[in-house]
Amino acid sequence: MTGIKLEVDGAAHDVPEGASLLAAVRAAGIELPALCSDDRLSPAGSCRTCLVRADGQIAAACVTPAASGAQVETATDDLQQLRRDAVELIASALPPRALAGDNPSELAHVCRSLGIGPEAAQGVGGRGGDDSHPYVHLDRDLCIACGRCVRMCAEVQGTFALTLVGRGADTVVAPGTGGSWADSDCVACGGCVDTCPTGAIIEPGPARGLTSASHQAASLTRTTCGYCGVGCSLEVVTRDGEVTAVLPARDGPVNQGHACVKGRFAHGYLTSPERLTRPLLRRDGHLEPVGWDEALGHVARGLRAAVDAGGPDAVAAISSARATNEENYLVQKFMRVVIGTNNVDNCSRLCHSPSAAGLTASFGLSGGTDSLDDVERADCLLVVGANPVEAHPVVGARLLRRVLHGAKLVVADPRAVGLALHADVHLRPRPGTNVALFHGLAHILLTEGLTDEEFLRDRATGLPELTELLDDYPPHRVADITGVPASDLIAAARLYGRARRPAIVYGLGVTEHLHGTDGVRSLANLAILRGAVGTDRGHGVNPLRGQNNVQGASDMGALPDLLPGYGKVTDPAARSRAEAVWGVPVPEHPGLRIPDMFAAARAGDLRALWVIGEDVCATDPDANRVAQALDACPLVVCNELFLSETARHADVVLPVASWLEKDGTFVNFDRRFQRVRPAVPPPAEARTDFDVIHAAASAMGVDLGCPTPADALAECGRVAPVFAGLSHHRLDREGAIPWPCPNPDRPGEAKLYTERFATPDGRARLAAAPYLPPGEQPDDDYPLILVTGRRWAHYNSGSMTRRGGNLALDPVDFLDLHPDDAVRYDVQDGAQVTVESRHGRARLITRVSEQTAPGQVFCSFHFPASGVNRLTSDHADTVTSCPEYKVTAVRVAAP
Ligand SMILES: Nc1nc2c(c(=O)[nH]1)N[C@H]1C(S)=C(S)[C@@H](COP(=O)(O)OP(=O)(O)OC[C@H]3O[C@@H](n4cnc5c(=O)[nH]c(N)nc54)[C@H](O)[C@@H]3O)O[C@H]1N2
Ligand SMILES: Nc1nc2c(c(=O)[nH]1)N[C@H]1C(S)=C(S)[C@@H](COP(=O)(O)OP(=O)(O)OC[C@H]3O[C@@H](n4cnc5c(=O)[nH]c(N)nc54)[C@H](O)[C@@H]3O)O[C@H]1N2
Ligand SMILES: [Mo]
Repeated sequence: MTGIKLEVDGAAHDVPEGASLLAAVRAAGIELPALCSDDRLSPAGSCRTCLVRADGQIAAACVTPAASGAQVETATDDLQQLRRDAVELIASALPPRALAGDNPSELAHVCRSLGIGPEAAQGVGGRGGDDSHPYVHLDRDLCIACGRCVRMCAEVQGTFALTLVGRGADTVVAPGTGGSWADSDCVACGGCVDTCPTGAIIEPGPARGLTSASHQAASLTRTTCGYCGVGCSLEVVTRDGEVTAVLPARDGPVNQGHACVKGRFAHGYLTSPERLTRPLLRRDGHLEPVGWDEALGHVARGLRAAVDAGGPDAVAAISSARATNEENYLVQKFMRVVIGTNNVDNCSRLCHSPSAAGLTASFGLSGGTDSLDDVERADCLLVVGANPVEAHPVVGARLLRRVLHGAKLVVADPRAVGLALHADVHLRPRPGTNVALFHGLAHILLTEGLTDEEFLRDRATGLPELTELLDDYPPHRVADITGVPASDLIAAARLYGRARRPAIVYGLGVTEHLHGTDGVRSLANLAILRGAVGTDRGHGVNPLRGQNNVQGASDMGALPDLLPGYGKVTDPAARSRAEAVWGVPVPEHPGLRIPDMFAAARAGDLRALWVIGEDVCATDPDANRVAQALDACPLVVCNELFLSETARHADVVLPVASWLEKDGTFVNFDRRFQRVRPAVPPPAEARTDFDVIHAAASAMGVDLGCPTPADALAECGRVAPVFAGLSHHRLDREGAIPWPCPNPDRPGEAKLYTERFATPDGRARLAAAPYLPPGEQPDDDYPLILVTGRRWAHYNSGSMTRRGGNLALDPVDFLDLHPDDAVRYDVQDGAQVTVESRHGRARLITRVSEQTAPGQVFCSFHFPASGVNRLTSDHADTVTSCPEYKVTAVRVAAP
């Protein structure tokens, strides 16, 4: 990078091209007040507090570009006086509390450093406030109209919820909708709270006034968010063993000083009175508190009895994508070493198992192909069946920012939500018709000569078969199948086909289907046809993986057919690597997948099931049948934070620690390992899943080795060469490291396949799978198609987000219904309805909106009591058994 050389107060300095004078002055170690400036934002130059002299002229440093050869003065008496006057003038309009003794705000700090005393604040106040929102309170008297909150909301979050209103000295921030904060478009990312320099916008309660710039004095733990797979770096502020605030880390590699309503605010669950604090054991039909020894003794005896009665395969475990890598490693080791079965799976089965299978088949490895940083450089984004604005908000915000700066955007989603509202082309396929849609796009790439012939010749296979198949997918036929107009198909294919560096990002709208793996593979075809994967001519195919550690749970081998690092259990070489480390034979036939576990339990073949951090009775499909399976299984053990629907069906419930209470690592959606560190201890007798698995093994007379999480990751690296270069020690030093990372002295690979694909012949494989219809179609009895998915304020089963302020932000599971259907089925907005499918019924509150197309309805599954997963069917991806959560035929009835 070419730098700029200039002088600050007589000393020479280099700054990067494009830097401001403020950045140059700060790089020289000089602090200037800069009340309207935040390095996450574009400069405003409105507060005039960062005044310097550049080549003889007084200038606001934040808006003045650093120029080569400039002579910058900051320290002369007149400049100091000017800055002091500017700050004093701002402070004078505020009431005295703005500068009171221990006020942690940036303004109070600046005033103290300039020798401006509290008496400078002489405003009378009386402008009132807004405390309608659970997490964001506004004190208008402290607003200096610097606009940082407005810019944060627009530039970083992309929500545009805030504006400045009033004139002159009365200018103040307000929600753009004009009403209360609670009724505004605010999605509570916390950005405004974090940037506000005066405390006008604060998080109420003990976090009052804390921001990522002002918290330094407090006790801090750096960790990785335990909600979704984005992997935001967070700084947890604690006092007296309790979490006071969770702040975005300014240098977080993925979040870059941003966060969302979950990571930032949804930690109230930690101290919920409903938190489990003692083991529970079922006696005479009731769960009763017992000591750990008794609970673990019962588990050990029950597991042994199950093995005695039905052999090792009569036992199964569902491991948790919420838990750490080290815990997942230990769970699968427990099953393989202590029990002797491959019956272990994780919620990737319900989520992105088609990604793992599809991407492996197309490219060779199971993760996304490129890093988010690369994806962000794309000039055309194809976002398919993903709603990152709600489900991965920090990624959604980064992608939106890219689009607002000019990247083209094609969204394929039946619903008009999130990024679709900003798309150049919004394709709205009928749910379950993706394969036809992708073939339609591929057909146009081929017929319009928008493919990369050299790449197809040298680095791919399968073109003749695909070309032949694509004859059947001309735009008009694809339009018939998908409902997407042919002109939109052509426009989308041209945007993707003509872009210089296109990227594909996708979600569950691709995977959670009867033909989810075919969907992933036919989507990957587009990148292969364009040569936009493994090259510098594009940024690949990237699943927005869901849970904080779903990538890691699978990486660690919590899967019935794969060992840590994706060695197949059927492959003698992979088994012998594991056997060399574990010292026991590894069973060679694949174990049961989650749905097969339930079927085996109902058939009486599964005699013990250990469910670790998945609320299968709420979140697995066809929930009535899941409950039957648990009731039929002689021993059900459940590690949980709360008495979940599943825990209620268990024989033993073990209280465990959550992400803010434990040590280890997570792998985020773009394959980065990051550290997780305990900020607070688990409550009362709760223990980490790591300790619980160890203790259960001990109760069965086995020492699992690897006594600490750091040891477990090190051991995993010996079983799985792709992780051999990783260690806690290295992660502590370097932060985020992507896998593959076979070597401790080399960085991991953020972008895959730059030289060859990881398939046996090193080539990417085009797939020629025909479109097949979804498992359910609407008919006279069930005329509507139900799509299920996520809302921004809650997380999956809602066990954590329903226990805190997020409940006020989104109090129920709503059913979105098009206005035409509301008329046709005679339901009012806000009415309670019963929704019925062939499998069960749920009760929801209707919300009439044009977000869904006529004939389609949408709801979330965040409130187990509403019973949404009693509706969903047991249809599942034909390759991976991932449930078809996105297509269920339903009808609405009166309550
Ligand atoms: N707030 C919040 N964030 C979350 C979660 C949460 O529960 N709440 N859960 C986390 C988890 S586990 C996951 S896996 C991720 C999921 O993140 P996403 O995959 O983004 O989530 P969904 O809302 O389930 O589905 C995405 C979109 O697929 C669309 N869709 C449905 N059917 C089709 C189809 O046939 N074709 C196409 N093209 N699109 C379709 C839906 O309309 C929906 O907008 O989110 C993670 N983040
Ligand atoms: N209808 C419908 N259903 C769906 C989906 C859909 O789109 N539509 N999506 C599916 C998808 S993608 C997923 S990933 C699943 C998610 O489904 P689940 O995995 O069941 O959902 P979560 O609420 O994330 O977490 C499960 C439980 O783990 C507990 N927990 C949290 N942290 C820990 C921990 O560290 N250790 C232990 N032992 N427990 C912990 C929580 O209290 C919670 O009860 O839902 C699926 N269900
Ligand atoms: Mo998921």
